[in-house]
Amino acid sequence: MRKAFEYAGLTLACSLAASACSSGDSGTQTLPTSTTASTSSTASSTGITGGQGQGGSVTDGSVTGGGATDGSVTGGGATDGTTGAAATSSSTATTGSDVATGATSGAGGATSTTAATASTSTTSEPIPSGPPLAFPGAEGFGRETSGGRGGEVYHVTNLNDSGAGSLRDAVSAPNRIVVFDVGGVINITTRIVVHSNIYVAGQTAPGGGITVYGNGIALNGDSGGGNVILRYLRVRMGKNGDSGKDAVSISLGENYMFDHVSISWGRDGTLDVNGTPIDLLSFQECIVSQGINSSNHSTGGLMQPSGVDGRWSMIRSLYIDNKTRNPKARGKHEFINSVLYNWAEHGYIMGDTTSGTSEANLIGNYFIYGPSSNSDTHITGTTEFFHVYPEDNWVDSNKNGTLDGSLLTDYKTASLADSPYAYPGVGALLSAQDALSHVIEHAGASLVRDAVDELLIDQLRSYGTQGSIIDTEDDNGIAGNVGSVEPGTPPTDSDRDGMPDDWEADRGLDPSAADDTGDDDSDGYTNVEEYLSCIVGEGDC
Ligand SMILES: [Ca+2]
Ligand SMILES: [Ca+2]
Ligand SMILES: [Ca+2]
Ligand SMILES: [Ca+2]
Repeated sequence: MRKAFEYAGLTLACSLAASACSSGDSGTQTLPTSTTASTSSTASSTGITGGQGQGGSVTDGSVTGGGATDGSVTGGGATDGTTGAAATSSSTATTGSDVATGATSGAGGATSTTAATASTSTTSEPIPSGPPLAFPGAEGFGRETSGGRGGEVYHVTNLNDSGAGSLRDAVSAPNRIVVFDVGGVINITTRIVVHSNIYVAGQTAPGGGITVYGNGIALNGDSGGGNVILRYLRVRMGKNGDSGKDAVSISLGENYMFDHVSISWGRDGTLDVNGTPIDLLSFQECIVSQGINSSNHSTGGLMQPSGVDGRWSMIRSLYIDNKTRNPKARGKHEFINSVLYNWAEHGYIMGDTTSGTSEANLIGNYFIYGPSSNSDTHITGTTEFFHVYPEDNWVDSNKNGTLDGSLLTDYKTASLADSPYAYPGVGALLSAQDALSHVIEHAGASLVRDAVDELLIDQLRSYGTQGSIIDTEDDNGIAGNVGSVEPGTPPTDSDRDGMPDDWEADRGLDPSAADDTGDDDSDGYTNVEEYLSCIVGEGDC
């Protein structure tokens, strides 16, 4: 390991409001139409951190905590019923060749179900000011996403598609920290819209964790900004999802942090970030896999936030078994310690546009050809408008079952930068080889890997001999397509504030009264956030 450049000269003040910020690269895009009309508290975005919600603890239908009313309002069911159709942006399902096909976006409707949570609570506890990161270990442009900090704790208590205690209900109102009392597969029929100022803490799920299967999720920056943290979650869309839609679609807003998220089987994009304005995103330890090709459109996805600077980071992540767009990359971004495996037509697409400039740090990545990969396609779509600082990127193109790549030196017609752009970087930069090992070990919802990710990692480890572009998820031959995911048993949380009794006792907190929004060690992370981090071995536990 060696130390990367970090935080060097990054202009953090360049937020949505800063008109002086230079425009990011953009393709031909249309503004997604948001008709969200929630009257829940809107935490205004300040700087790049986004807003912080405020409130006590609420469980599915029952309320805990509370305190003197201080004027803050939490997003409850009664006030959220006006939420209408939320737009999701998706590129049109252009078929066939990807490069030289201008991506366009269309706004499609995704319906948000009405929140069923009956009660809300307020609290007078002060919201800690300023911690710094989404969680200890958060990196990249989205690292200061505050998610649901200070908001309600919502317990997901069942695997239902909708209704009280469901994931859909949990994310249907802003200012929430979502914890799981059950593990398993949540089969959804319509898309889930994730509202703003939310932390979905998949790491709290017992058993085998949470898989969302059947359709996709949309994050469209309602209520004035995205500010969403998603961790340790599997989103597997598949053949029955909405035609022309993405498994995960981010179409508006700033501050998104995805950590250990496994995303697969998009019908359009698998992970698409496409719209304007979008800014400040991080994806770390994620897997973007197996865009399904039933409409001849198997893609990893678009990474083309725009409208401000469109800044994004892809860190220690894996793109695997996507025919094209691994990803299609535009804007100001860093792609660090990540792995591409078994694309077919196009690996990393460098802009593929002459309308707008991209500036990228491409550092410590490994491009590994698989059975489906056409020759000389690890990097495509280069133009002089794509500026790249490349360092320590490797390519293994011989499909011989052994990792024996060589240093990548040919960046085709891209413009080469002599020094890295002043982007956040990572705390511990890995070599490309070590990055590959790290991805094999940790990428995706890896607390417990499911059968799909196990298959994908096995393919990667074949170094060229296994892997395919699938028509649908049926092709994997996995029982139920997503395998079995154990429900597990949650720890006892008597006061329902998101922190188990035992852990509270150890920390000197009160297991019989909600104290999730406090900050007993005054480090800026709320008590419940401390717990969420401890589960995954972060912070002061
Ligand atoms: Ca090889
Ligand atoms: Ca508790
Ligand atoms: Ca407590
Ligand atoms: Ca704290």
